Amino acid sequence: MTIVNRTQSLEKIHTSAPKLESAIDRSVPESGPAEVDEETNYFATNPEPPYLAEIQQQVNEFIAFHSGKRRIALVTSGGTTVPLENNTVRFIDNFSAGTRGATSTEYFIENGYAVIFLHRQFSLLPYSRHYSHNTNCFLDYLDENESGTVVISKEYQEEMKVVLNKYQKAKDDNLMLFVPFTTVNQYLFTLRLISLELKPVHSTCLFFLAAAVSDFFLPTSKVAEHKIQSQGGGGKLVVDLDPVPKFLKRLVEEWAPNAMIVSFKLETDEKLLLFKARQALTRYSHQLVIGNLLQTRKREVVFVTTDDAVDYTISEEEEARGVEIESVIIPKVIDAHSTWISQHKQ
Ligand code: 9Z3
Repeated sequence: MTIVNRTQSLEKIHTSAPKLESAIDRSVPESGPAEVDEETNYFATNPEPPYLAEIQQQVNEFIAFHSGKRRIALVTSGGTTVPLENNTVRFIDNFSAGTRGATSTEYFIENGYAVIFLHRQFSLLPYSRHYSHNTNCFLDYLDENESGTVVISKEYQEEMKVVLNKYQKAKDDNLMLFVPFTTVNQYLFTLRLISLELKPVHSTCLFFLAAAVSDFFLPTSKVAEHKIQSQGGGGKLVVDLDPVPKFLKRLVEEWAPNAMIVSFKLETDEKLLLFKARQALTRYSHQLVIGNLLQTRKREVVFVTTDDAVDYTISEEEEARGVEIESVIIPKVIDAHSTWISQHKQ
């Protein structure tokens, strides 16, 4: 069977470019009827990304390819943006380099999963993350040998071979589908689409929601068409954002009620973390919330379930040696997933 390189084809989608026909469709109602809940209203009043049908097809093929053979994980990764202008010069961003999602994806694949990687375009990707976005320029990995050929420098050869082999195996076995987003609107529409497409395999698939999703957004009807000028408004820019609807509730209750769902809770105040993680679990009634603090996220997380809160940590010294906390937590998540699957078998 020929395996199409889906990774590349989907990366051709430009989620960060404004649409050519940049005018906003003012016929879209500002808000729906009062009796419609805010999630339904959101999808009715904000525009669907134009490339969604293409994603739908790729996702369908990927699911059909793996269905019945292995478990599928939907991993979300990176931060969403909230554009302030339709022809976007300014936007509000959510912090996330994409390390958690990209690293976790590698461990899921190593443990037999196929992964739909819904990620912020240009954030870290599985495998290439080892060589992108760090202080080295990629040219620092290269050298010229005696015959004038450009090669990988000796000091990186061994490590790069290991990563390359894993990457090629994942690609050859068609184990990753990369789906990009930039804005929170693109994220929400694409998350809903993928969740619904996964329906036939919900009982064995895992949602691993590591993306940093904005809590606030600017409804389409309020987004300025062109670059906001500094002369108006007495030189001030006052931004009035609406709350993003509680999409996790929708996901758990309607889009994927039969799947295991793991969400992350990010805080910066240690005193709030457990409370907020427990609150999310109670509010949405899904299976697991992984709490982390921005400052220590690479060394400490807490798994919060209805009856437990378990810390997983690696030491600073382990981190310095290159140990990744995902190597500890992903096997635990997979164990929990196995238990969950066996308990939900009809
Ligand atoms: C996380 O908490 C992730 O672990 C991080 C990973 C974003 C901290 P990096 O990509 O960072 O490795 O640099 N993700 C979830 C963040 C989030 O927005 N959660 C929402 C919330 O806290 C719920 S979906 O309310």
